[in-house]
Amino acid sequence: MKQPVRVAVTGAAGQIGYALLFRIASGAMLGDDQPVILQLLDITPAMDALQGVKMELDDCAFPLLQDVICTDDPNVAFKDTDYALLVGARPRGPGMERKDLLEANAAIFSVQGKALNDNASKDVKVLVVGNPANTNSLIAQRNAPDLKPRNFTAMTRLDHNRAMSQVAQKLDKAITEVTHMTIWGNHSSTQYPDLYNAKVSGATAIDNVEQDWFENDFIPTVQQRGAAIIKARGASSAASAANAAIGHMRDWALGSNDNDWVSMAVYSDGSYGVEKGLIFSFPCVCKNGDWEIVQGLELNDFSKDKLKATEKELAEERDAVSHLLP
Ligand code: NAX
Repeated sequence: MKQPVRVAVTGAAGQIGYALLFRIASGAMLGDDQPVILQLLDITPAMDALQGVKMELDDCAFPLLQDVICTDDPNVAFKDTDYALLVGARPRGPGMERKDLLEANAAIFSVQGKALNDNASKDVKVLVVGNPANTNSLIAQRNAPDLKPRNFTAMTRLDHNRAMSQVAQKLDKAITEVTHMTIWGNHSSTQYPDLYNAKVSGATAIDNVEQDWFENDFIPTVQQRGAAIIKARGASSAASAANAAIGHMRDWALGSNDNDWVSMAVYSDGSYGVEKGLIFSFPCVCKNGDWEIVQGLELNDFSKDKLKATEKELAEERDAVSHLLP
């Protein structure tokens, strides 16, 4: 049996946490031969609820689950952690402006970045799910000078999966026929789901759909899918978000599928002209526990404009909190 690895999850008493923890404990994220220790963080008022989740985890008798630690202290949650899924975030309250939201989260993710820096494994893999995810990831990364910037990522895998599903349904194809999907940029309504580089049954996706559907139906549907779920369900995406987090971490740890790629918001190295240091979603291939941005994709003027718009938004988000960054 392998040595257990430590997996920290923040916001663990929340609805995504509830859909996520049981799958991590079952082996869906790191493999069915990898024992795990869960280190769960939430805020003090949520400790009773978190204990309830722990009781249910105990009651599953998962063979791979070696221990469950519940805490309201990030230094405890991130102690020696190998994986950190930062799900908890401050939601937008009544009357809160976008800038207030960015600042409230900057406070949370500065503390968590420092706690990761001081306590986590030097190779910790960090996935930020809590919104605004890309900028929260950037704030955590900037507060963790002793960790590698490339180990901080944010989640656009849910957008990626949503885009795949929209194309499969439009063309009445199995989901497995849709490959090479890319979400570029921010996990927000400026994200750009790209069908020029995506494939359906091996053929270029854009050649199989009408331009009007692509621009006026597909793109806004993917961008606004989160809002549509809230409208229909009366609550935001939880099981699909947890599923995307599992997929992101599993591929990063164990490798993405051959002859395909996945969308991950990662530390920009300047690829495709995107400003260095932003946490920007790119097409990525994962192997040997690492990711690399797929190079050499063609971007036409339409795509270039979309990339610029989402890059501009990310630079503005960063600038709005720059006074709080070290
Ligand atoms: P919930 O409100 O159900 O749960 C959030 C949990 O985080 C709560 O238990 C809360 O007490 C905890 N929390 C708040 N501040 C904390 C802190 N400083 N430290 C530790 N825990 C803290 O929200 P849920 O539906 O689970 O969503 C969590 C986050 O995911 C939200 O920010 C949401 O916007 C974001 N999402 C991101 C998605 C993505 O694709 N990147 C999609 C789904 C989701 O909307």
